Amino acid sequence: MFASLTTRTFAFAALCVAAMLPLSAANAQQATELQITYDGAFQPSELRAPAGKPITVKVKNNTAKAMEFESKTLKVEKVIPSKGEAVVNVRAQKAGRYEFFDEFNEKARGNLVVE
Ligand SMILES: [Cu+2]
Repeated sequence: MFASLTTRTFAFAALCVAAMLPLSAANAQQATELQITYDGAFQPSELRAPAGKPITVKVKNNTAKAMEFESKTLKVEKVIPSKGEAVVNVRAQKAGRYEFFDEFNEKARGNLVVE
């Protein structure tokens, strides 16, 4: 009973958020969505995204160890558990080449090319 009440409350709250979204989302920029997998190296090791738009990078860690997706120039870092997946949000960037790496294995490196 508690569970169903919680579910309904949540559904109602979600509905309210959804109803409010179009107003704010109309002005918000659509993020560029990228995907990358990690198996000790990044695949692909080079990502591309347009300048001036937020970027979301979905990182899938296929290894048996946790990794940390990090970029000093993009100002992001996120620990991703073994066999786990996470979305890393990157602010809109100017054109350039931004390096990222696995902080737990710094030999594993890649680049995000913003153009
Ligand atoms: Cu770090």
